[in-house]
Amino acid sequence: MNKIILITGATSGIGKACAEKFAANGYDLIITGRREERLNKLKKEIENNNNVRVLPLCFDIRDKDAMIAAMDSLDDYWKKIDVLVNNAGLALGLNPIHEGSFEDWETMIDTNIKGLLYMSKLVANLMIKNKKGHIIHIGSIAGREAYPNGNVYVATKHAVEGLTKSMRIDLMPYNIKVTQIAPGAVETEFSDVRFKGNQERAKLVYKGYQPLRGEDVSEVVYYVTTFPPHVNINDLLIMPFAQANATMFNKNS
Ligand code: NDP
Ligand code: 8X3
Repeated sequence: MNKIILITGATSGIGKACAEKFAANGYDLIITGRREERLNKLKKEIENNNNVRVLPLCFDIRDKDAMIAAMDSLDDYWKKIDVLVNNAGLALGLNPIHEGSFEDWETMIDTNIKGLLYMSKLVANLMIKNKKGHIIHIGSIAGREAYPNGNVYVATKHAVEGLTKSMRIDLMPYNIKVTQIAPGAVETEFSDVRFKGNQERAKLVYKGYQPLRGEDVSEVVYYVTTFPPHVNINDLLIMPFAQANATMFNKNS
């Protein structure tokens, strides 16, 4: 029997790279996201290239009822989730606080914090029944430091940091590990989403240095799952070599 991983936000970027990495290592996958076509395409690609099964679940992570229905639809086999990667998330806008958009704030808070919480509760209960599990949060350098105009995104990632520490305490007695992977700049669809399709502005974020790729992050996500039961990687910060902290980049080096 293969191990099972559930990855939220597997239609793009870090989540998609994690799906490919874990499939290559023999995991069956539950992949989630809103873009159904992409989920189905990824299922086909992964099942063609690996001897694993892929179950796509299409829902908006902000929609608690849709998530509960999707998780209730899992049969006994798929309920034995070994690893949860809470990856789905986004930034919207990059404005000083007094110019921020209420709607963007709510979307970030609902996705990055509330979506992660809903999924964590549902999966933690399955893991408690299975008497083991590993929950991995994709945090950010923005969960460690603030940067200009980052405000609400920064706050959501600080919340992920706080939840990682808190959930680790709550779930330790149930044999469930909790880990945070906090990346610096990764070239994905993240900046296209943040700048709402303004691709020129998005490209500038990664200009003049080599950012991380989704694959770099998926390597460490897989790595933290490879330790024996007595070891947990609590927290791991992964940065592009050309990025020293949230704001300092060695561009055009
Ligand atoms: P992408 O935009 O490439 O991927 C984001 C993923 O999240 C997509 O699969 C998207 O799926 C999913 N998602 C977003 N909103 C929702 C929603 N409401 N419901 C369900 N799924 C949703 O960005 P990244 O891969 O870069 O981002 C992944 C995570 O990594 C995020 O949590 C981000 O904050 C974090 N991160 C990113 C960094 C970067 O520089 N790129 C650095 C540090 C952390 P779909 O649109 O199909 O719903
Ligand atoms: C995404 C990276 O630096 O834009 O979390 O916050 S950053």
